[in-house]
Order: sequence, then C-alpha cells, then structure tokens
Amino acid sequence: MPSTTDGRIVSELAARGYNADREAITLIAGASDPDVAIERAVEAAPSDALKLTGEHVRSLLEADPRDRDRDPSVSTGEVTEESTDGGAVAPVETMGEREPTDPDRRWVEIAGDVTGRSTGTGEYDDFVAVFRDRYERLAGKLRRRVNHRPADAIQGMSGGSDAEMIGMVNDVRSTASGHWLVELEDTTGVFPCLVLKDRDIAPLVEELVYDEVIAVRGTLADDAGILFTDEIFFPDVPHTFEPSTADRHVQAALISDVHVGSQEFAADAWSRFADWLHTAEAQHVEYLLIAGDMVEGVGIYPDQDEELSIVDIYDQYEAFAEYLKEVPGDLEIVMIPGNHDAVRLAEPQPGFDEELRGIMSAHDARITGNPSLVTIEGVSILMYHGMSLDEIIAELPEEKASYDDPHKAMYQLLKKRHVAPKYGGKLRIAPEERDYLTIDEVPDVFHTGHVHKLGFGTYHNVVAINSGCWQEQTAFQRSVNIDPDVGYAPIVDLDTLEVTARKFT
Ligand code: D5M
Ligand code: FE
Ligand code: ZN
Repeated sequence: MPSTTDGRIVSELAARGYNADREAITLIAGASDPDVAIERAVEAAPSDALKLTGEHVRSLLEADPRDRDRDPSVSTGEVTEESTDGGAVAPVETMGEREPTDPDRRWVEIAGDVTGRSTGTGEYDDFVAVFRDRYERLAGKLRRRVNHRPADAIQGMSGGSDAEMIGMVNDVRSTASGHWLVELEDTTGVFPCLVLKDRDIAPLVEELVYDEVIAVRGTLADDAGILFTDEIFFPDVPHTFEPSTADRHVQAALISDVHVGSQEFAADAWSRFADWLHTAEAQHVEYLLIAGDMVEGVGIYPDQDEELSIVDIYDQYEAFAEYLKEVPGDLEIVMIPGNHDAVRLAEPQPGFDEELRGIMSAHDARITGNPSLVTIEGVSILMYHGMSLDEIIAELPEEKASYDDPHKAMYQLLKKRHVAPKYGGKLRIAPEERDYLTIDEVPDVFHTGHVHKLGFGTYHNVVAINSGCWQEQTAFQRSVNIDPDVGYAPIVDLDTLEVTARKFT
C-alpha cells in the first residue's frame, strides 16, 4: 500500500541530509507508514552516515511488529452506524451455546506501554525533555509538508518574505478587530502568526488547543514582525491511510467504564452482556478490550462516597474480578486503567500493580498502560481511557466535539496526533523522557471511553469508537446534564472493521 512514492522518499531523505540505496527506499516505501519509517531511519542512522542502506532500514523494520507481520493486501472496512437497539439480544436458550475457541489462532502484541518504564522524577528537566520529544515527534510529521524555518531565523528575515514554521501553540488571542493571533513556539523562540477573520482557514483556529504542534505558511508583514498566515497544517492522519484487517472472521468487544463499586453500576446489563457472550451469536467474539474505569474508586470526585456500594478499593477490584468471571473463560482480555482506577492519575498511566493483577487474575488478562497500542491479529488498536476528551469537548465548538458525538472529539485527537494535546489544564501529564501520548503510528482502530457516551465513525479510514459505560447516571452527571449511554458493547469485526453496537439494557 505504498502511499509514498519512491521519489518523494528520496527527496524527504535528501531534505534531511541523507542519500539512500535502492533497497532502503523500497523497504521504506513498503513500510506500514512510510513517513514514520523515514523518521525512524533518519533518527537511528549512525551519526557519521550519509547514505542509508537496505541493511540499516531492514533492521529497523524488523524491530517493528507492524511491519513484520503486515499483510500487504489490506482491505478497507466500512463502519455501519447501526445500533441494534433492543430486540437484537436473543435469550441464551434459543441461540445455542458458544463453542470453545482455539487459543492458538489468537495473537496480541502491545506497544507504547509506559508500565515499568517510567523515568519521570518531576524535575524541571523532565518537562523540557517531554516537550522537546513531543515537538520532535510531531514536527517530523509536518516537515514533509513545510520547509520549516526556526523562529529565530524568521525573526531575521526581511519584510514581505514567504515563511513556513512548525511550532507548538503557545497562545491564541483574538485581536480588537476580531482577527486571530496565534503564537507559535519552537526550540529557538516564539513567532506571532496572524489569521485574518474572513480567511477560509479562520475556523481552524477554533480547533487549536495550547501545546499542540502545527505548521503555518504565510508572508511576513512589511516590518517582518508578524506572519500573515495563508495555510495551517496539522500532523494529521494521511488521507491515503489504509487500515489493516485480520485474516479470519474474528471479533472484539470494546467496552470501558464498568465502575464496579458504584451504587449506579448496572449489574443486570453486565450480566446480560456476559450471558450473550456465551451464546452462539457471540461465537466470533474472542477478544474483550476494557479501556479503563474498571471500578468506581474512592475519593475521585467530591461527595463520591455517598454513591459507593463498596467503600474499600480492594473490595471493589475483588467484586470486579467476580463480574469478569461471568464472561467466557476463553476470551482474550486486554485492560488499561482510567481515572477511577488505583494507579497514578497522571498520564501516561502505568498498568495495574502486582497486587491488583493478583486480584484480577481470572482469564489471565493482559494488563497494560493508558495509553497502549494493542495489535490483535494484525489490527492495531490504540486504547486510551479518554480523560482529554472532556477538555477537547469544553474548548472546541459544539459541531467539532460534543458529548453527543464523542467520536468527533476523537477525530480531533487523531488530527493532532496526540491523545492529550493540551498540557497544564485539568488533565495531569507526567513528564517522561519520551512522550508516550503522541500518536506516532496511525492506529487502525482508536478506542476510548471516559465520557460515558457511545459514538463511533471513521476519520481518514481510522475507526474511532468511544464505548459507553456500565454505570447509570450519577448525581454529578445529572447536575451537568450528562445522559450516559449505559450497557452498550460496540463489537468490531476485525476482518472488515465493521462496527455493530449491541445494547444490553
Ligand atoms: O467520567 C464520566 C464523565 O463525567 C466524564 O465526562 C467526566 C464527567 N464527570 C463525572 N463526575 C465529574 C465531576 N465530579 N467533575 C467533573 N467531571 C465529572 P468518569 O471518569 O467516569 O467520572
Ligand atoms: Fe468512567
Ligand atoms: Zn473516566
């Protein structure tokens, strides 16, 4: 599926000061994401090398499971936005029983997990490092579209020159006359960019959040003190992106926000879901992905204790483990934590510790960090709990991100290629040596939860799914008019990437 022509790869490499032999170019063109492969090849090139060789690129690609196992003949799945409200769930006895499945046919790989790798000490240097890493990773995706001039170089250019810059959004203000002033920062300084209110790109300014990385192209004012912006670029998912699919008919159920321990936990809906998984209709559901908030937790929000049915956090996990035992024992389970779980709140969140793993040991579930890139039979699924969705929804215009269409808020994260673009808001981000929150590789499926609303759709062929929840409306949600979607399980066909939402209430 090479979306990048060989010629473009050659010029991309040349722009970074490298030549490459024929084999290196062919290998890069055939990589799952040639642009990522270019970046990685350059990054890992020996510092004195001027020419990248096939051998060099091959060793890099071999280290990447997506390139090792990728089937070049992928098909593109359509998402059917159909929800089988009511009716679709037949009682167990009329459906027949699920047959045991063959564990040998299943395979799961996990990448981008911070668990056990956290290096952050909370020192100032860590913040500098994680911002630098974020900038480098995202700028790498924009360099192929603009010819970046550092802020300090633009400061020295003469009035009227054309200029292009990649920067982190440092500030967005509206001027007295209603235009936008976007201040971009790179490692050398900041530069102000003016977006006139009647330009076609003006609505894009409303999508910006602080600290995301974008690129601009424009012309310097006569006094060279400001850039009149003509174009804005986001790191984004290439339009040509083609997702991978599984080689056989197999399905995954994507859920989140179980909230065991809350008085509002929907135990009946959960049991109907678990029962359905035992029926022949669910025969092909071999994977269960849970994107955080297994339990209600304690002390998460003010007055939360008034709505707890289980007050001890370990008892909550014990109860959750019992509910998990209701699903078929041959399901392959992958779990990440959320903000109600007993792991550090700051993202990236490591997976559950040994004690909690011991409690949730049934099914031998795979426990990984938030976020993680989970590849199931060749289909990569970016699992992220979704805490940043609240912020995206609060800051962007209704039509671009809302609780009613949570998948549209997910599209924004894909476009920004970062699961938590804004730093320093309500969301806590732990500084690490590398930024685990950038979306380096385009996932085939993006799975989040947190906002307790069901929504799914496709963005540049990536299937975005926000699973609903298993907790009825809480007092807080009532007070802010959040009407949760309770008891839904979106089911993804891994061979076609079609989604069907099933309802169990
Ligand atoms: O989050 C469920 C949703 O409700 C999510 O959009 C946050 C929001 N929420 C719930 N309780 C609160 C309080 N007390 N303050 C702010 N936002 C809240 P969950 O992670 O399941 O609680
Ligand atoms: Fe939740
Ligand atoms: Zn949550």
